[in-house]
This record gives sequence, C-alpha cells and structure tokens, in this order.
Amino acid sequence: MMTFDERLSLLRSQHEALISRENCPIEGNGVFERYRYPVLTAGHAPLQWRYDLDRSRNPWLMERFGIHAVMNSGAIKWNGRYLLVPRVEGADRKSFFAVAESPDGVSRFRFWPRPITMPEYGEPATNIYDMRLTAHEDGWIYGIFCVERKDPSAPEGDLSSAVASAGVARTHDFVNWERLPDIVSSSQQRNVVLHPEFVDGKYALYTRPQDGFISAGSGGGIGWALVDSMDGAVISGERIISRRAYHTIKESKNGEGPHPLKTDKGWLHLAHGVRSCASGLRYVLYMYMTSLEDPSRLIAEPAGFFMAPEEGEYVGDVMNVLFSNGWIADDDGRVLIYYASSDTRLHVAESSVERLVDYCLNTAPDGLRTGRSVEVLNALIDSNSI
Ligand code: BGC
Ligand code: BMA
Repeated sequence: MMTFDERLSLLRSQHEALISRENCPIEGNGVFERYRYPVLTAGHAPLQWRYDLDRSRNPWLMERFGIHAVMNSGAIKWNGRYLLVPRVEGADRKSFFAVAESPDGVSRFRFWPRPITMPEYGEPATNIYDMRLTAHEDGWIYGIFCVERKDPSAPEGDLSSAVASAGVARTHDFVNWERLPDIVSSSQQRNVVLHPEFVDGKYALYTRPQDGFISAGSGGGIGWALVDSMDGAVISGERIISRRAYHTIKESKNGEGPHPLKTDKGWLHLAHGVRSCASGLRYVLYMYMTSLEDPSRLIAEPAGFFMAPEEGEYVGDVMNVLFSNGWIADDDGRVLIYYASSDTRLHVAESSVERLVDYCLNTAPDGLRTGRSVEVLNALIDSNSI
C-alpha cells in the first residue's frame, strides 16, 4: 500500500484532472448532441467530503464518508454563472443537495465547499431528491423537491412503503434556504414543478398525482394546478395536460422535468416517461409543447422518446433510466440539457430553442397503433422519393 503522502498526492492529482477536464460534443441525430464525458460523477465530490485528511486520525487515508452517485439535477444560469443542484447520494442511500458551478455549462463543474443544509419541515424527511429550480417572476428562486418519509400506516415488517410529498424552499443565494410548508395534496406527489410566471395572478404548478408511492394508479399523467401562494400551497383540483397511454413510452407513469422554456411558438416541455418491462421500469425522456395563451393546453407532442439510454448509460445503480430535472436556455439560443443515467451520473446534451421547437412541431404524434406508425413512415419515404 502507498504511504499517506503518496496516496494524498495521487488522490489530489486524479481529482483535479477529473474536475478540470474539457468536454466535447458528439454529432448525433440532428436534434441534439450528447457530450463525451459526464459533467458530474461521485468522483467530482471534494476530497474533504470523503476523507479525513489528518494523518494522525486517518493514517491509512481511508474514505470516511462514501459518495455513491451524483445525478438528477436542477439547473440555472444565475448572474452569468452555470449552476447545478444535483441529487448527491451517499453510500448510506440518503441523498442531499449541493451546488456545483462551471464556467461554460458543459465542463469543469466544481462543487461549492459545503452541501446545502436544507431546513426541515414537520416530520424530518428520510430522504430528499430531484430538485426543480425556478427563478419566479415574484423575485425568489424556488426549489421544489421530493420529500420521502416512511409510510406510517405500513404493516409491521414492511420497511419499504413510503409517502412522497413535494417540499418547497426558496433562496436568493443558493446557500441560505427558507423552507416553506410542503405542498398539501390529496394524492402523493413526487414530480412537482413551479411554472416561472404568474397565471391569472396565481402560482402555477405542474403536478403528478399518484395513488401510491410507486404506482400512478388512477393518476392520469402530468397535471396542472393553480395555487394562491407558495407559502402554504394547497392543490385542489388538477387538470391532466400530458396523459399516460397504453403501449407508449409513458404507459406506467410520467412526470415533468424542469420548468418549461418560453419560445415564440409556445412553452417547450421536457418530461420523463416510464414503462414496465421484464428488466424493471424503463425511464426515457420525451418532449411536448403547450400554448403561450394557456400553458396548460397541449399543442404538440412528438411520438416516442426524445432521449433513451445508450451504451454505458444503461448501466448503474438503477439500470435503464434516463432522468432530467434541469436545463438551461442560454442567451445565444442554445439549450443545455442535464440528464442523469441509471441513477448514477449526470451528463449534458446540447440543442437550441429553434431545433427543439422544430423537433416538437415537425415530428408526427403517436398514432397509438402500429398501422398508423407505418403510414407515417410511408409518407416520409414518399416525400423522399419525389
Ligand atoms: C428512490 C427514488 C425513486 C423512488 C421510486 C425512492 O426511494 O430514492 O430514486 O424514484 O423511490 O422508485
Ligand atoms: C424516481 C425518480 C428519480 C429516479 C427514478 C429512477 O421515480 O424520482 O429519482 O431517477 O425514479 O430510479
């Protein structure tokens, strides 16, 4: 085994090489380009989070706090800085939030010195994850995230039933967070997202009603609800705007990703869709658009997935999963899409508002049966043979 000094210098040089690595785009399908390297991994966590660096207390320079994964991340461009607020998961399966910053949005992300200490609300959470960031026109930056607690009504011996609700916190600096009451809803809520603008003078939420902790049950899909205040938000009545359907990529569940982007053709949405198969739940990303006049009115939804796992993305802690809860629309029109693979690492893909709108408006919707898909394909072939 190496000496303490040798190990420390190796760890430092490997860490520095990882967090200062440049990234590069890979040509793709014309809709977006994936970047070669993940933007955040467990290895990006600062050494002082993982090791006691004192030689007398830790002569073997052992890891004292295991970081297992860095994934599903909120994203924002804030005062010209590219910030991510990912779900960082320890070896103990608890996740927490931390802030990482990059000069260009695609490489060299570095964590701020400490994780976010999120104030509790009510019964302390067992776990928190998947923050959606919204710079709202009321002047606050909100983070809405899933708060998970053990189901108090689970029978004795059932140690996995849980209750998911939406936690709310707001900040002006990403260090100090004011925790507001969890959103009150008659159903469990895991994927709640705050729309950036007032609608009819109210706060607008994308919701995802579900009957149980895992199963959507009678929950029809991504919902829309208006609430009077974020300080004690109560969801009373949701309208489903992106429905689940039989034999689609969102047969089992779906959920809004980050808040939608405003374009001159409508609101551009990124979401995840889930289906059940022999290898478990398969999570892919899809897109849809809603109207500028009424952000709850669907105007376009291309068939199938926008992004699905590829190659190494399939492998990780929870296989066959792509998940996104953060994107940044930059001043030059490019869109940086932060997506995690298999609950393990965080990647970036690049597109533009113009391209994503073209994708949504010019890709055929799902005809919901195989015969219609062949009609769409034949029409494309016909137009190419003229
Ligand atoms: C996990 C989440 C997962 C959820 C539903 C939670 O316990 O932390 O990653 O989405 O269960 O499977
Ligand atoms: C959950 C999500 C994510 C996770 C996914 C796959 O429903 O909220 O946290 O990425 O399952 O495990």
